[in-house]
Amino acid sequence: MRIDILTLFPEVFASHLNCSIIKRAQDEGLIQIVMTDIRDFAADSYRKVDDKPYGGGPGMVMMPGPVFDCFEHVLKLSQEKARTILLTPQGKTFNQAKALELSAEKRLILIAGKYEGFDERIRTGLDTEQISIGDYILNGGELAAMVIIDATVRLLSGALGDEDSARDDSFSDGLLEYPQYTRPEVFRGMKVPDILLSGNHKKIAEWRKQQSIERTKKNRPDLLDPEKDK
Ligand code: 6GU
Repeated sequence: MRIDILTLFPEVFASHLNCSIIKRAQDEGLIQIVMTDIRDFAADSYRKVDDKPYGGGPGMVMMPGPVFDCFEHVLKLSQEKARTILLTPQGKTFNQAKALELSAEKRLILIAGKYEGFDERIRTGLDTEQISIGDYILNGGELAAMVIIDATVRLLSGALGDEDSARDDSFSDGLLEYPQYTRPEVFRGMKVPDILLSGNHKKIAEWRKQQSIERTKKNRPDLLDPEKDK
């Protein structure tokens, strides 16, 4: 998978993309991440990419010119057809199902903006899908882009060491993950449940499923609501 990121702050991606699973996925050629600085496509010598909103009001708005020019440049960097995502709090909320969907793509283009918003023509004039990562406002789309990359790349087969570990994650079956334990068997008086030491794999699987259901009911009853995706 090729991932192009259009951003005003390429440097904020470095530390995350250069560690752990994402790093290994790049080193092994499973993914290729290419950063392009929107500011390089500013029309003036001040490298201006934002301006005051028409009609007045607070804050600055990202100008369409640099984003369109940057996008058109990036499109030509590869022959591969791309799915383009505009990161915005006004988009559809990202979730595990969307991560799974994106993990099947050959190429993603992520557009991360700063400032108070995008000129509306960026939304309407480019063929993009708008995605948000939750109901709160971030200062820019960079963290959201990283969240999407992280959640998507770990689903690519070969990205995780153990193929089962993505399948067992919270949300992969619409439930939260069951409680996990490792050594020691007793820690500060707190004991590992006997069932996990029993060696009875069928009973263990049933216990885990039950725990997942109970935990989901308690912490995230919304996930069990049959109307939730409507
Ligand atoms: Cl994608 N961008 C910004 N600026 N804030 C957000 C977001 C995106 N998703 C949630 N909050």
